[in-house]
This record gives sequence, C-alpha cells and structure tokens, in this order.
Amino acid sequence: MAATAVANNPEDIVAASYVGFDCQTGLGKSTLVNTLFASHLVDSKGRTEPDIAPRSTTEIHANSHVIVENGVRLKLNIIDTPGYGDLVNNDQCWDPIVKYIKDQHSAYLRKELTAMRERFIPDTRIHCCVFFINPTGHTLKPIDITVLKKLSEIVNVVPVIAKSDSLTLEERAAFKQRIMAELQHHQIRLYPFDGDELDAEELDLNERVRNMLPFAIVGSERTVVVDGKPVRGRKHRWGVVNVEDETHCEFVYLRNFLTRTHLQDLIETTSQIHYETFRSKQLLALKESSAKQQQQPAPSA
Ligand SMILES: Nc1nc2c(ncn2[C@@H]2O[C@H](COP(=O)(O)OP(=O)(O)OP(=O)(O)O)[C@@H](O)[C@H]2O)c(=O)[nH]1
Ligand SMILES: [Mg+2]
Repeated sequence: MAATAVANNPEDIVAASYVGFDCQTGLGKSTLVNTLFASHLVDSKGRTEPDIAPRSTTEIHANSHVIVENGVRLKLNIIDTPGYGDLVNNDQCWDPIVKYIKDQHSAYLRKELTAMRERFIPDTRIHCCVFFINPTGHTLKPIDITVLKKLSEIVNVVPVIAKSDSLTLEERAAFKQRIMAELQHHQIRLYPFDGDELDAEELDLNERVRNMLPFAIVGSERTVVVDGKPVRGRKHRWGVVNVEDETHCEFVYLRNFLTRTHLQDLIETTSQIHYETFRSKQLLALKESSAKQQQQPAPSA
C-alpha cells in the first residue's frame, strides 16, 4: 500500500484510472475531476479556470494528467460520465458504466492472451469507481443500492456525499451513518478490503477510511484567495468553503486516499480480485463453449 507504487510501464510512471458515477445529473462529477487535477498539476491540457460555465456531460470522457505525489510521477486517468439517472426510465442506467469497466477488462485479457511476448500491456482497467450520492440527508434511493451492488462486484467502489456544503455537520454525520447501515443491510462490499497480507498499520489505515466513508466532499472550479493564498473554493454569501480545508469538507482525505495511501492497493486489488474474477469467468465460458462444440456430432457429408 502507501506511496511506494511501482511503475509497470515503459514511461516509468505509475498509472491509475478512476471513474466517477452517479444515478442523476449535476452532482458535481465534472467539477471534482477539475478540482482533483487543479491541486497539483504538472502538465495540463485541462481547464485551470472556467472560461465557460460547466456543461452537462454528454458522453463518457477520459481526462488524463501527470501529477507528482511523494516524488512518484503518477498518471491519473479520470473518466467522467454523464449523469444517467435523469432518463425517463432509470432501468439499466448502470449499463454504460458496467460495459465500460468490463470492456477494459476484456481488452486487457485479449492482449494478455495474444501478446504473451510483449513485456508491457497497456492497462486501461478501472482501479476505483467514485460513486456520488445526492446530499438529501435522508436515505439512498433504491436505484443507488442496485447500482452500488452491480458496481461493487466488478470494481473497487468508494462512495462520496456530493455537494456536502449543503449539509450541516450534524446532518452530515447522521447521513453517513444511515448510508453505511443501509449498505451493510444490503451486503454491499465496499473497498477497502482487509486481506491476510496486510500488516497492523495497513489494517488500521483501512479501518480509519471505513469510519470516514462516504467522504463528504465539495468541489470547485474556481480559485478563491484565503489568507493570501489561492485555493479552490466556493464563495457563499456567508463565507468561503475552502475545499482543501479539512474542517470544511473531506476532499483532502479523498485525494490522499486516491493518490497516496491506497493508490498501490487499488491497483493490486483490481488486478488480483476484480480482473481475476472476470478472467476466470471468461476462460471458463470459453472452455465450456469449446467443449460443447466438440460434443456436437460432425456434420454428415
Ligand atoms: N454547492 C456545490 N455545488 C457544486 C459542487 N460541485 C459542483 N457544484 C455545482 O453543481 C453544478 C453541476 O456540476 P457538474 O460538475 O457539471 O455536475 P456533473 O455531475 O458533472 O453533471 P452532469 O455531467 O450533468 O451529470 C455546477 O454549477 C457546479 O458548480 C459542490 O461541491 N457544492
Ligand atoms: Mg459532468
């Protein structure tokens, strides 16, 4: 775990791919992508300041930047998705994202099977899905439960309370408790997992993350000046929410989690658990279909 992520590609750079998803539009997915990248950008082709008002995302779109964390060059790929849940029929709103995640597994498996001699296989597998929850303060919607169940079976899932500046601290704490109780009730297995190979320090770190989930986040595309320093923030009539201030929201914890403390483990868990499950199912299906073909009588001449 921790920041000693090992590069496994020719560019000598660690690569991690994350996707943001929710069951409705406008919860701040695109804003969070920009907030994450704005904090320590090394090379940026993205927006550092909004020149146009954020627009509703219409298609799955990959954003990619290199950041430096603890001296490790990290290529972050963040996949932004449209809010699918406002469609008249919410049924199957998870289809595009589930397909996207499986397609990446499929592409990796194909390359693994065909390009055995290549030392490096380009890896576009998704290491974490950040799931945005509407800050209603009430409960999760049934569609959230359905989607979380589907996603947690194929990818590491980390839930966040979107736009948490709309909740008071008491509301936030009560909402978190309710969400976690619901997830437990529905037996939804969230990341991080406690494997046998983890030491006491790592188990303790996981426990601390679990106690904090879902991260209550705030995103912003604007820079505001706080104590003479430019920071990402949201200016309200009553004051400024500084997204980097841990007493205002938990954005910094989410960022540390994704880019430092759990980076390596997210990558390993994806490969060892989610991809392995996908891979063995695919190979079994392949074996069964070729066995069936062999059983079929040869066509008579
Ligand atoms: N109060 C508050 N507003 C936010 C926050 N994050 C984003 N917003 C605002 O919410 C609106 C929608 O943000 P987007 O980032 O476009 O939301 P989205 O989830 O990408 O929307 P779709 O692409 O349509 O699904 C914008 O006006 C943002 O400024 C937040 O943390 N707090
Ligand atoms: Mg968007």
